[in-house]
Amino acid sequence: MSRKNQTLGEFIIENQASFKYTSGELSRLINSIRLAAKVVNHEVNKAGLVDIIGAAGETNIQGEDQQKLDVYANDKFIQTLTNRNIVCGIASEEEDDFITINSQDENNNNKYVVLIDPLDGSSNIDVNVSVGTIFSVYRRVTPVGTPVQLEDFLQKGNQQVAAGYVVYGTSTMLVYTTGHGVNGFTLNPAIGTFYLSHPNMTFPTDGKIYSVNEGNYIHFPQGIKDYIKYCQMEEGDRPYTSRYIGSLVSDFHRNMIKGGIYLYPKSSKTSNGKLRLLYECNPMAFLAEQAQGKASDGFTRILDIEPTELHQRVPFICGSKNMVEKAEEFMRLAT
Ligand code: P6P
Repeated sequence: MSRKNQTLGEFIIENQASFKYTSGELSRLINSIRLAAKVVNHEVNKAGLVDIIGAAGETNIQGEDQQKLDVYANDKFIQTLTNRNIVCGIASEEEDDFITINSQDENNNNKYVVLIDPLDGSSNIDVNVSVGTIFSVYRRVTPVGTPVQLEDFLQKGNQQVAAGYVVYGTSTMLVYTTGHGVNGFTLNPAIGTFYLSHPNMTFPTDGKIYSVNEGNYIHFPQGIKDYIKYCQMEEGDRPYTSRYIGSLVSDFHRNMIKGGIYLYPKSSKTSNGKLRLLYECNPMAFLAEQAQGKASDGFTRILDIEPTELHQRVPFICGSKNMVEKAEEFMRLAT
């Protein structure tokens, strides 16, 4: 149940019953993501003042140590999730291995693991372009009360219990799903409250925007080259518009609202593409499908891919259902 301008806190309470198998931990987990998002947003929004306040990794005018923003974001999300005693483990793009969270109660009943890209697109910060945080949540598969294991993280995306992103853009939004559709909340920075601004977000079945780094065109598989040429052809509702922000969360968010497709294919330079399966592609694919969109590697549904390692990369095609299926058709014809 949702109503416009509901706060995130009210929404979580009113939809608690739909979070199956949980006695409130998942709600507390989303609440901890909310808190970390506000803290990171504050820091990201003043990134342009580094000459005055000091850049991450330097000492600011108050003599405080500043961290690189992606390290800062990583620390804040880990700290917030740890302090709330909800998760038993965290994996992050910024951490080589997963982190075991020892529960504050002796029998370590925490049953969730979280995987995060704490600040995706962080290279855009220096040029004042939107960046984002991406998160993915699973119930652990190893026995509660024992130390978390790698297999708790290497689960197929179709096992996620929640996923979402924070986009630090012209406004800061938290967009997430627990398997019951996708809802978007916009932060009112004046009072630090997220309000339900985009209830029940859905991808238009079709769209006229394609997002891909065309600088890699000559390195793409033939099927992707053929699809890009299809988008550019003067026929019917084409040519489509090319829009590529260089920030996955921002390109995804715009495509979900307006209709469109995002592609990060494999190439002769990157044999599995660039994006990470566990904390980029799986959460975005869960959101896409919950919003009536689609996500694949060109052949296989992203959520059905069996993970083999924490930081593995996969080719990623995601967005409006008909557009993804057209790209997949070109990929099949070219093999
Ligand atoms: P390229 C940011 O580094 C990121 O992971 C995504 O957010 C973005 O879509 C992509 O990589 C941009 O990569 O190679 O086109 O600069």
